Amino acid sequence: MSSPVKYTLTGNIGVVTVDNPPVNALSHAVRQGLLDAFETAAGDASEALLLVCEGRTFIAGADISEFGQPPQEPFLPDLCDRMEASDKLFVAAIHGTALGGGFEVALSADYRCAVPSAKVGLPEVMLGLLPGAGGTQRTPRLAGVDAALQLMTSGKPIPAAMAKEAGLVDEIIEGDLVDGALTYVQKLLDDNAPRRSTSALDVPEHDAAIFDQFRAVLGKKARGQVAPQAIVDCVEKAAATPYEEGVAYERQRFMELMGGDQSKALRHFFFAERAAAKVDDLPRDVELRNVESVAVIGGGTMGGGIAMTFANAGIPVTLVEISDEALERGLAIIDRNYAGSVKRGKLSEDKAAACRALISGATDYSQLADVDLVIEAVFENLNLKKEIFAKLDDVCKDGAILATNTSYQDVNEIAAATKRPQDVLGLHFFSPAHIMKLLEVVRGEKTADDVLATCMKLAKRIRKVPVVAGVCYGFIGNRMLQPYAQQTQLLLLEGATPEQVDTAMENFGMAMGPLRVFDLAGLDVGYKAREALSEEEKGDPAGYRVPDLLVEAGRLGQKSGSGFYSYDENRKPTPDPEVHKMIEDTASELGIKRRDISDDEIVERLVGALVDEGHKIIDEGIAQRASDIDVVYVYGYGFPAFRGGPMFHASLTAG
Ligand code: 3H9
Repeated sequence: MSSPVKYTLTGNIGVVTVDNPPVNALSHAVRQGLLDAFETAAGDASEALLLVCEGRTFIAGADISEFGQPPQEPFLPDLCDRMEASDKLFVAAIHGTALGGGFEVALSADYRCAVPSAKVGLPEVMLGLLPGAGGTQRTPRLAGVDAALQLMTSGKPIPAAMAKEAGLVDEIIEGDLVDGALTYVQKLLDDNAPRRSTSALDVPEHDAAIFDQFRAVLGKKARGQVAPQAIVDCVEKAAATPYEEGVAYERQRFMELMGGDQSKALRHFFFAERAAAKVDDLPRDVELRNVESVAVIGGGTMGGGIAMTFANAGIPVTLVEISDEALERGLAIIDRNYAGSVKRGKLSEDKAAACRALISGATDYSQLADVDLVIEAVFENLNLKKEIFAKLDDVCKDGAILATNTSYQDVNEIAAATKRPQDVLGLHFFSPAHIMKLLEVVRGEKTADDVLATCMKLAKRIRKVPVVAGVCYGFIGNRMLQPYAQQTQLLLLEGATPEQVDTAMENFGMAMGPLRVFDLAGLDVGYKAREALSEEEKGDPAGYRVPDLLVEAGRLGQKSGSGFYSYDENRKPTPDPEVHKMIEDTASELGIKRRDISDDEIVERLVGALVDEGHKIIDEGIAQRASDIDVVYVYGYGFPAFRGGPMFHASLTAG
């Protein structure tokens, strides 16, 4: 097999080229190829070495698919040290993304150059790891302790210009990278530029208190996660000890993290997210439809957020409402959201204005005759949705994709309101739609292959993570929420308090405990939905009696100032003895004996409720695979990614 690393002599410069699609990950063959190239160069006439990559990116990191398997030499940390020790000037030329082990390879060069569009980063923390090939030791030596901690604990890549400012990149190359980099190397040779082993540099002066400051902030921001704290420990070590000692410590902490459950879970999640975008039974060569214009029906919170999502991806959107007043209201919400994004520094004023300019309004369906995709986002009423789809069937051009953003309704029935059910599917966004990453793509019985494939691809363009779901009440996510909600109520009646349940789940890592979520969403939503159900459909009254009583007492959640908690004017929750009493009275009325319930039992029963329903969802073919359910719960419902999602967590705890 030919090596993914080529070595050629271009004049007096040895050019090492990595070509390992798709992202030039540092597989065993790449590591071996790099080592061989450096050995060859050691014995030839080259005066300097230039490392470049083919394809869309510089090396994007260690090969994650090799993690967890028996390690094979050469190991990356040794390879980086070997490259750094080369007796020839070594320069790395970066395009695309130099990430993780890839950036660590670049850090072992004497100098780094990059095209302006390049990004560099150390995202290991997202995999529950720390940079384990000298990154925690070399980065602070070049960029200082603060910048190094920011880069490694956030995991967020930074643009080339910022990296240059931080001292992580030395030269920005305009135009062709290889030509420019060769010129740059020659100039360094001509100038007799000094060799510059990063590991030999001193860590710049810094405030010794910075480490504890980071620990405290990360203790809150990355609650329960071990990797961010380990990164701080390693950088502290870099500042306090010689490189060799620091790098040995880094190795030890890296191996600990690699063997731990959090990294296993996050690595699972990395591949789960990418697997979710694949639909097993779709032909590979299916031709996609063109989507260059979109209409959104309904200018409420959801419709507005969906419109922003497309506009933010550069796709023009028409927002449709029933009257001028409703349209004005909808557009005003969008204006407010953009203003908020500018204020919070998420978007520049220019970018926000450019996105906003892509959103226009209409009150007349005739304006939808030419759009490629329509997304209906009106309130949850099946008859209304069917009426809208019948109208769309009349006005939309052949081949337009017709989508509903329903959270619960039967997509097949909605499709049947048209004469083109093959063009209909569900695109279920999560609120706020312009922020939440999840998109449930609901495949109707008759949805055409090219419609599904087009929407899966489109999801990536609008920066969403798509998961395919079959048709059932609530699809994947909301269907699982029902037994979870019911189990929450049972725990309260059997002896737990709302604050105990929430705290137990938040300590487990949930973004928000279930009762705080219900209060945020509004208890009246579930109440109204139950009103439409028969006693039999509602199930065991223990599952909903307390929320019913709360709504009947005017406690609708945050919006009315009280629900399971009382809220102050800043919406800060306080436990409420009145609610405790209501729970105790209901338990005795239903003949439920109260007892002490441990936090472990709370977590086990609530996650167990999700997992049991998850298994049914897979058995019924509603989800393609267990890992898709994990993606739904992490991106749509605040389940901690460092637990891998409910299904992975269950498989891990089952042993
Ligand atoms: C590390 O480096 C540890 C070291 O510090 C120490 C070691 C001792 N490995 O995301 P995409 C696959 S930890 C293996 O859809 P994009 C991916 O699964 C690593 N495979 O493309 C997918 O496969 P498929 C630190 C990888 O353009 C395909 O490539 N580095 C890896 O949207 C395309 O990926 C990272 O964490 C990998 N490292 O985004 C970077 N990376 O087509 C992780 C990707 O079969 N990677 N694949 O589904 C990324 O962030 C994005 O992939 C990237 C491209 C931004 C590069």
